[in-house]
Amino acid sequence: RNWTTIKEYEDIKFEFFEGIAKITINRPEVYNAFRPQTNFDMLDAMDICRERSDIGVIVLTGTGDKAFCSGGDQNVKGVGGYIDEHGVPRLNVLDLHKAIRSMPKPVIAMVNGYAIGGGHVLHVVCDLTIASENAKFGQTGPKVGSFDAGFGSNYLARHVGQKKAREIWFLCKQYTAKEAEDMGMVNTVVPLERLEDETVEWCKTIMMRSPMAIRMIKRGLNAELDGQRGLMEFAGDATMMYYLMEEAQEGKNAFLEKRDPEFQKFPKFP
Ligand code: 2NE
Repeated sequence: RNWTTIKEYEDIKFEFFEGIAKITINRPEVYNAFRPQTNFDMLDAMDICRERSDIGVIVLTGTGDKAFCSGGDQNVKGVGGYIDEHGVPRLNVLDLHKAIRSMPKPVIAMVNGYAIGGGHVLHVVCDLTIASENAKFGQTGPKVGSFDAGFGSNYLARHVGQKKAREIWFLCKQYTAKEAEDMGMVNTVVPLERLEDETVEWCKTIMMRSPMAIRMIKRGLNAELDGQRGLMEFAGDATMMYYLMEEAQEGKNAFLEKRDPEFQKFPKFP
């Protein structure tokens, strides 16, 4: 498969193939743990994915066959957060969670190994998870002095139920890909050598569907859980669709032409 580089970064690879953008955390020496720079890189790539209309689906993965992502890089964990190159403590992976959630296109976690700690949260936040048979899932937060009481736990509970979510966080055990699938937090499991082919097939199927329908389904599923913010994003898209209608154009045209708008000519559907 001929992936072409979209943009070069320090900590990630960012590539394109037939409508699919692939973001690969490229820090195999730390099992693809993220530091603040990694999240800045991913946020920049996500912005590009949002803007480019030739990108239909985003795939998030990690380099190698050991890890998808092992969470926050413990080497740079300091007082108040993960320390960036200027000495500022950050937890900017939360901005990435928001970007994945807001992205009006599907984001698929292609889990090629450990999805642990903050890496587990990343796959939870993605719209779909496709895992290889060797993948392992689990939390470590309460073992290593951390926790994610946001999407990483409450959205997780929507996937696996409250009892399992509490088990995952309280015990910090590891689960096989099959167990994760049985729990409902993984969509499908395939042999490692098939992982990318399977993911690309899912992407291509999604891209045969109506992008606007997919977008509204994602917004609607988010809105039920995301409160005012979810409603705002759903409503924003409703406004966008209204702007596509002649009825909305009439309002603007009437204003510019200094006349009363003729809204009554538009149908009132039952
Ligand atoms: C992932 C896991 C279970 C793998 O175990 P194993 O035994 O197969 O490999 P090993 O030897 O532990 O790891 C391989 C190399 O990767 C580094 C290790 O230090 C090791 O390096 P060397 O000794 O070979 O030089 N490595 C792995 N994970 C790392 C990490 N997160 N930071 C820095 N280096 C890492 C095992 O490695 C493991 O349990 N890793 C730690 C997972 C973890 O606790 N992550 C942080 C959780 S907290 C978090 O992510 C978080 C949050 O809870 C809330 C908000 C934001 C972040």
